[in-house]
Amino acid sequence: METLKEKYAPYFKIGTAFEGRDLDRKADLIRTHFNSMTCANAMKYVSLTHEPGSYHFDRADRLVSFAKENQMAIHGHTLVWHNQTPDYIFENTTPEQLLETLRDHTQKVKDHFGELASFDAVNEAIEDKSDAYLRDTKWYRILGEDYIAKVFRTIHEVMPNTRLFYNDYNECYPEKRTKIMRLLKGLLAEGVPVSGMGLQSHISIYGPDFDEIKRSIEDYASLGLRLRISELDVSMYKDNNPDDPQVSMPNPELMKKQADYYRELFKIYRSYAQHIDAVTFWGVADSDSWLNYFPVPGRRNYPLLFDDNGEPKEAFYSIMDF
Ligand code: 9MR
Repeated sequence: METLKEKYAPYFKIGTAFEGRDLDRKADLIRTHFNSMTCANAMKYVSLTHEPGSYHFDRADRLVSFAKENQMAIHGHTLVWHNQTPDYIFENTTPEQLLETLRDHTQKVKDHFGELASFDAVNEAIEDKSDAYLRDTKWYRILGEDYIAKVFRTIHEVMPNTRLFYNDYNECYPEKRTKIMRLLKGLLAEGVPVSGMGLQSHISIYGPDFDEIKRSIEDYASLGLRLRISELDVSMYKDNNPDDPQVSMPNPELMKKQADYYRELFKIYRSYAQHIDAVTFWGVADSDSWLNYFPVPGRRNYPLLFDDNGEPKEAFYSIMDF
């Protein structure tokens, strides 16, 4: 059987985000189909250090070694974010000291993992609510309005050969897209070293519309940035509404709807392949998706290409057979 990474080799890399438990259960599947990896959690700031002066690399090392043994590209995730970041770095600090802390952290990451080809430098900095532009975070409060430019510059000084990405979700919806475009245009106009946009693409069988997806890719690519589809999954619930009742399987109609959605999506990705470095799924098999815990813990979701047993779903065949 042809594998995903073979099928898409002429277009872009096919990635997956995983954890140790995915390796315990699905190592063969990962090895077979994917040629790019992102640590789902293990490279996040708080996963590497949760108290001053102490760093723990073991969890990420296991995943990185596996990726290297299997010739997978490694995409770093993530440096500046409002989540999964240790509180201690924000305590009793001046702006200058916080930038030094970030510089030191970035240096440790580089010394340990080497200079990766690409990294999510800043994650999810745009506010979702209509009445605000930037998200209110500790980074913002301490470093000020132009903190994103500052942190990109600091990270770039340490990792000059790494392609630095801005990464966000709901990136296709016009209102948020406009704000992300404003941010990226501003950064580029000031010569800030941002070289890519990560379209997380946590989407669903109900949308967004394909026209919005095309327009987003065109908008971000028009800035001259490299693109990654960075966290793809196609949920069974509209807008991940927590009030929607549990979808139960087998459900051939929903599986078909998902397969059709994935096919259209990959048609689009293929048609813009010259801009796209990788399409990365946020997970390996349905059984271990983060969407089984969010927004309703325990409500099953089936957003990926492989079922609980690691068998290919209709969605898998739909992107392989055209
Ligand atoms: O998949 C990750 C999940 O295991 C964590 O609990 C969660 C905590 O914030 O982060 C998840 O990954 C997120 C990613 O780092 C950034 N974009 C949204 C992803 C899904 O929440």
